[in-house]
Parts: sequence; C-alpha cells; structure tokens
Amino acid sequence: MARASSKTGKASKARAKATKSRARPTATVNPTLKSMDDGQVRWIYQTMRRIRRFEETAEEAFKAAKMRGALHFYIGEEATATGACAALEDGDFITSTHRGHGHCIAKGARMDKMMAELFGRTTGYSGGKGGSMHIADLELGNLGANGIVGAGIPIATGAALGSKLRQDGQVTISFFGDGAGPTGAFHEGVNVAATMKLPVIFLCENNQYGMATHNEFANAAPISARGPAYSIPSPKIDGNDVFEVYETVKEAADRARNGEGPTLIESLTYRHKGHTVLDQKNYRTKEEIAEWVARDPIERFRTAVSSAKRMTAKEFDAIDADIEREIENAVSFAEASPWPTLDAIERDVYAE
Ligand SMILES: Cc1ncc(C[n+]2csc(CCOP(=O)(O)OP(=O)(O)O)c2C)c(N)n1
Ligand SMILES: [Mg+2]
Repeated sequence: MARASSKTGKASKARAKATKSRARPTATVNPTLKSMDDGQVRWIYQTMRRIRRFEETAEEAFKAAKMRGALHFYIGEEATATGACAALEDGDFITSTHRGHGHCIAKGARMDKMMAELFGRTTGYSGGKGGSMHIADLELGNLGANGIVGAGIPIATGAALGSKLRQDGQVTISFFGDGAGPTGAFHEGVNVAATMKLPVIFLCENNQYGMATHNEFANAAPISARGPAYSIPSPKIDGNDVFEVYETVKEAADRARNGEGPTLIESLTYRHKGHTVLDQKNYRTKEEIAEWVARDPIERFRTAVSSAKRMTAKEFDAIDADIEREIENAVSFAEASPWPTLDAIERDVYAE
C-alpha cells in the first residue's frame, strides 16, 4: 500500500509537472523573425519608427503653421510599407499614393529632403513645388507618390512591362488604397498585368475607409475576392503584422521574378489619424479607433522581438535616440533652406 501510494505520489507529481509545463508553454518565436538576421530586425524597427516620428513631427509643424497644403498620415499602417519593402531587392520599383510618406521612407528616401518638400523649400524632392503628395526618387526605384486615386496602378503595370521586355528581373509594387478598388485604373491595370504575366504586385492597403466612406460601401466585392476574376492569387493578410506582410510579398516577388505574373494582396490595416491633418474623424467611433490603436504594428513588433530576446530595451532606445537626431536635422535642414523663387514657377511644368 505504502509502495503503491508512493508510486501514485510519483505519478501525480509527474502529472502535475506535465500540467504545469502545459499551462506555461514556452513562448513560440515567430518563424519569420527566427529566419531574419539582426540587421533585418533592426532595419524593420528603425523604418517603422522613422515613419512614425517623421509624421508626428510634420503634424506639429503643420499645426504651428510652418507648412501648408495637405498631409495624409500613414500612422498605424507602418507594417505594410515596411514589410513589403523589406521583401524587395534594391533595383525594384514602387508606386505610391497620396498617403505616401511611409512608402518613401521604407524605400530608403532621405527624410531631410522629404521634410524640405513638405516645408516647400528648394532642397525638397520636387524643389518645394510638389509637397507631400509629389515625392519621387527614381534612383531608389520610387516612381512617385500620386494625388490621383488609383493612378499609380497603371504606372506600376507599365514599369513591370518595361522589366519584362528588358528581362532585368525587377519587380514593381503598386501600393494603393481600398478607395482605388472601384476605379477603372485598377481593373485595367490588373487585367493587363495578368494577361501579360507581368512582374508586379498590387498591394491594396485596406485601411477600411476612403475619406469618410467605409470600404464596404464603395467596393461591391472585397479586393481579396477579385483574384479569380483575373486568374491570379489574391491573399488577404493582417497588414499590422510586419512578418506576415514580409512573407506574403516575398512569395509574390518570387512568383513575379519566376515569370508567373502578378499577385493581388489585400493588407488589412487602419489609419490612427483622420483622412488628412484637418479631418474631424466624426465618421468613426472612439471604440473602433481604440481597438486598432491597441493593435499598433510597432508595439506588436517590439513585443515579438523583445520576447524572442533579439533586441534589448537599451538597443531599442538607442535607435529611437538616433531617429530623434535625424528628425531634428531634417527640420533644421528644411527651415534653413530657401523658398523657390517666382522664376521657378513654370520650370518642370513643360518639357524643355
Ligand atoms: C481620381 C480621384 N478621385 C477622388 C479623389 C479625392 N480623394 C482623395 S483621397 C481619397 C480617398 C482614397 O481612399 P483610399 O484609396 O482608401 O486611400 P486612403 O486615403 O484610405 O489611404 C479620395 C476620394 C482623388 N484624389 N482622385
Ligand atoms: Mg482607404
């Protein structure tokens, strides 16, 4: 009996141990994070923070009447541009939108030249005459932000046709919003690319609103339901999960480089701010905004990286401090730069 009870005691201890280890599973590291080297992990954090701090600083400058025009903030959507550009090669192209700061920064744009453009100064990307919605950098493969909804889609298709003809192995991503889903440019661009098997990725940033209109009022069918109509894949992904964006775009880029044609990706995300800097946001509830702020892509990435012990708090803080310096320099550079003069008004308008 005594022996039996001691045996039972051992067994129950073993069971308790097993239950305990089931109750507290060791945190599983995201497999994509595991596959990334330290440089990639740092780059992703740095890029998302750069985008956020660039825009927060631009908002302050706008509210202090230091800059004019329209500003469309990407805050909350940083994982989509960052994960997508992380999956590209250096020679690849992107086309951007009116909400383009994130795409530009993720493709490697200089924040001082971007800030100078927002401040309307000659040292900006478009000589201070374009502003936030007209930033391009051909050397980096950024074919440009675009104030016309959907207009980047046929441009990306054209760039991909060029790559196919040159056989240079380059891939183009067209970023566009859910509000571009109903445009003719979307259907024409995707149809041509699918028919000709062009190396292009159509990346819809579904932040759920086009100005004040919910995406379901504007699009008869979800973007991700449209792939079969063009015989192409159309995955729907969590656009606030930088790892999922990276993996999906990487697969699409491999398909494109292998001559298998385009992919349409619907990346579900949310803008924390209004449509523009002046938007009153009265078409969304406080609860909805709070729910999405709680899914902040930068916080999620930081938590995943910290719990996998890939970066320490000190390392994150050091990156943050570097970015603050970079932003301060960008603002000083912009403020110290000259305004365009009147004789520049017709320059760059017509071919010379
Ligand atoms: C062809 C065209 N129609 C209308 C507008 C006015 N407009 C500017 S932004 C916007 C909403 C775009 O929504 P979406 O594509 O979802 O992008 P988001 O602003 O959500 O990033 C509209 C209708 C425009 N710029 N171009
Ligand atoms: Mg939208």
